[in-house]
This record gives sequence, C-alpha cells and structure tokens, in this order.
Amino acid sequence: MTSASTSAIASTRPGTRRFPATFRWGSATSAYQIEGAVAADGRGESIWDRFCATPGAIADGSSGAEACDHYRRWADDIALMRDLGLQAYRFSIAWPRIVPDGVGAINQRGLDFYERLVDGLLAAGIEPAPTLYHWDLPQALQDRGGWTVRATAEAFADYASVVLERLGDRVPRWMTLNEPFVSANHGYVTGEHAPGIRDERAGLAAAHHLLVGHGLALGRIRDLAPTAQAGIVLNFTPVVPASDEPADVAAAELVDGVENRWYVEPLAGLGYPADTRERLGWDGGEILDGDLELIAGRIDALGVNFYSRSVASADREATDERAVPRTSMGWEIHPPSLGGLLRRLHEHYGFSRYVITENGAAMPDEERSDDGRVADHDRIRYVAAHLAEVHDAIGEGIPVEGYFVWSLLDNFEWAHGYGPRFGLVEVEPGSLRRVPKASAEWYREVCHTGVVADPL
Ligand code: GCO
Repeated sequence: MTSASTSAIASTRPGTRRFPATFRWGSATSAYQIEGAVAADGRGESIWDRFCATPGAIADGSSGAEACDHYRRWADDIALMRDLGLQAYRFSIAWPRIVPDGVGAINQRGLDFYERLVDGLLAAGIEPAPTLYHWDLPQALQDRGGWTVRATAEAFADYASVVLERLGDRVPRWMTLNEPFVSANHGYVTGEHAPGIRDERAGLAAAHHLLVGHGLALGRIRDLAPTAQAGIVLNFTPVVPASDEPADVAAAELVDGVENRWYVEPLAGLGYPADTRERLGWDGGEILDGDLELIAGRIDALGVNFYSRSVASADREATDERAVPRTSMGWEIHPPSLGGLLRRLHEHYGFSRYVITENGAAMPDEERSDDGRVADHDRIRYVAAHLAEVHDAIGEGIPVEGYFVWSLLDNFEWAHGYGPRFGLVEVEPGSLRRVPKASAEWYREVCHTGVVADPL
C-alpha cells in the first residue's frame, strides 16, 4: 500500500476520488485470448481451436494459435504487471492444458505452467485471481455433447479438483466460470462462438449444466482450499426499452430475463425467473433434485463484468441508431448503467461482496504521442468514468472490493479476431512486442495512489 491510501473514500479535492486502502487494482485476461502455444506441452484441442478453423467463423480468419504468446512470455508479462503496479491479476486456466481429453489423464506440464505463473505473480507481489473456465472447453467433451450434457458439469468439477490440489495452497481467490450467459447463448443459441451451435433448447440445457458445474466446482474449492474465497463471474447488460410502449417494455423484460436474471437469480437462491421461463417455454427437464440448492451455494464474491447497456424493441429488426457515444465495437458508452447495476444487484440480491472482474473498451488507438505510444485518452476517460460510478457505489455502502480492467494486452477478441483492441498495453503485430499505451501510464498512477482524478 502506498502512503496515499487511507480508509477514507471522500474526495481529496473536487474531481478526484480516493478509493479505500483495501480496494484491489488489477487487470484481466483469459487463456485462449493471450496464451497461444496451442500445441505445446501436451495441451489438448479446445472448442475454440476447432471453431477458428471453420471458414467464416472469425472476422479476420485468425485464431488464438499464437495470440500474444503469453505461454512463453509469461515472465516478461509479470514484469510488465509489476511495473504497472498491479495488485492483482485475473487470468484463466485452460482446461485442455490440464486434462487434454476433458476427463481422464492429467497433463502435469499444463499444471506446471500455471504453477510457474502463480509463483511468479506471488513473488512479484501480485495476487493471482484465476478463473477455472473462460470458454475453452476440451473438444473431446464437445464431441460428447458439451455443456448440453450433465457429464460435462461433473468433468468440470473433477478438473477443478486437479487444479485445486496443485494450487489451492497459494491462490487466495478463485472464480469458477466466466460469463455462463455467453457460453450458453453465443455458443449454443446464436452460434457466433464455439462450438457454433444454433439451437435454443440446447442453450437452455447448457445454461443449466454450466450452473451445475459452478455449484459442483464451488464444493471442490471449499473442500480443497477451505480458507480461499470463491465466486463466479457474470456479465450484465442492463437493458432499457426503446419506448414506453408495452410491447417494447415486454421485450426489454425478456432480454433482461434471458441475459441477466437467468444466471444471477438461481445463484441468489431464487431459482430461474418464472416470467422468463414461461416465455421461453422451458420445462426445466434438466433440473434434478437438489440442483437449485447446489447452484445457490454461498459465494464469497460476485464477479461483475460490465461494458455497456442495450436497448430492446419489440421490432426485432430495429437497429439502435441513437446518436450516443460508442466504442469502436459500437457499444454504447454509458457509465451510469454500472452504478445502477451495482445498486440493483445489492438491493435485490444482497451478495456479500462484489468485484468488477471486467470493464474496459475497444478504442480506435489511432493517435500516437511523439514517442510513438498509443495516446488512448478515450480509453482513459471510459475507465475513469466507470470508476467514478464504482466509487459512488462504495460511498453508498455497496461492498465493491476491486476492479480489473479488461484488458492488460491487446488480444484475440473471439469472433472479431484481432480487430478490436482492448489493451492498456499494445501488442505489436508480428513482433508481439509489448508497448504500454497512455492508459497504462494513467492506470499505473491509479494503482499507486488509489486516487482517480477526472481526466482532462
Ligand atoms: C468477456 C470476455 C472477454 C472479452 C471482453 C470484450 O468476458 O466477454 O471475458 O473475453 O474479450 O468481454 O468483449
């Protein structure tokens, strides 16, 4: 902690916000997006390797085969994080590196990699915050139905045990899944993500089995790392109706039910939202006795990923043409929605703690300063404005414990390939040289002082 940290969160001067001394500053990445080295050291095939090979699946025809080569450059990346003054680092563990076929034989070399990474982080004074599943399912399990079958949830728990047995003694915080909505919806309903399936019924089965997998893995964390904190990461997209017309309001309720409430409500012990269930016509056939209790097992912290809000219209063909500020992916920039979300979560569900596990923006990154660095003042403004909302929420008594900016590095943005850039640090195409952007310099100051000033 720096001397600037105090427990007060009041502003020191107008336009500056001081965060609590205990607030943790970090950045986030995920395995398939940065590691590369997909054939190294006995790693098995993942659904993303297979999906990227499908013509037309990825906008620029790329894949995560090389990505940022973090698998080989991990020590340099830790040095970079240390230089930025990060206190915590959220990354994900690739299941196909640990259990290449999803079940059965364990690949010690995969475990060795994450052990080196975790020990390197600890030695650098950076808290490792791993997520056990960030979308890279072993292809062998997909060949047997993937998340549409319950056996995948059981395999996930067994894989979690293997990881916990190796690293449970030194990792203080675990997250089970990243964004089960995106896994189920983009993977099994719209098909825009791996495994590229388009089947609404399959999406409902996948969503339930993902949550069962979370519940089972949570139990393994409790058994094998009883003093560690554990949670899950959900993405939230607050949704507003395009107008006050009842049809638009109903459309917004459905989107909110499918994208947001479907996951948070069972985790909070409320079961699946009845209104949404009825509108989707789901008979809940996959729910076995005890599942809802399992899913509602107590978590220590809810991970909140927030990027934007959406506008829902009864007219499914309608496009959102409002002249609002947007990122280079077209996502509306609307920081008050983050404050509103935190209030809603705390009032309705009352989790004991929250962590902003992702927040950040793809920006054009076209301007450069004289020294050649990306001058991404738009990204700085985005992050600062969202942090102001977090600060207000803390001031109102909502226990938000930390913030992980997405992302440390420019990386493989799934179906969008390498077009969108989210990094605080540029990764030069070809050389993969890391060059901190203006936002990295700005964030270093925030990490050191715990103070966020209104950007100019
Ligand atoms: C997400 C993902 C990230 C994305 C990021 C930007 O959780 O949606 O965790 O992998 O890259 O959100 O779209």
